[in-house]
Amino acid sequence: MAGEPQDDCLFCKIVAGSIPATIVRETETTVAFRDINPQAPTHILVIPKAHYKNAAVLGAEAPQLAADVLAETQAVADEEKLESYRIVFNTGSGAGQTVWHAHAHVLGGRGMEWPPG
Ligand code: IU
Repeated sequence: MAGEPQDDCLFCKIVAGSIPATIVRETETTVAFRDINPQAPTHILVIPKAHYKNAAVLGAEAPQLAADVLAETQAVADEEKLESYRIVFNTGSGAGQTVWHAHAHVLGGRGMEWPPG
């Protein structure tokens, strides 16, 4: 069922506490933790606790939860004192998505180029 934890999902396991992560913020509906392979001085992932396979499905099926995730990206940026930062939702393997549980990357602490690679 939509939003239910998936046995084979690494981020569901982080939510459950069965895989370790450096958690920086947690709300009733979201978790934010440091990326294990950071691509910037600050690289934090914000995920909904409920399982949706990507940002498109999350936005369509659980818009309030998508809003919670977005609000948490701002909270993370404030806590990390990021004046400029980038929020990325890789959606689909062609865009670089490798974990099939919706997540926002919050990247900051260095200059960013546009267009992204
Ligand atoms: P992507 O957008 O699906 O490619 O992002 C997945 C990210 O999850 C990627 O940056 C990984 O480094 C990160 N990650 C993590 O932080 N902890 C984990 O246990 C696993 C992946 I697996």
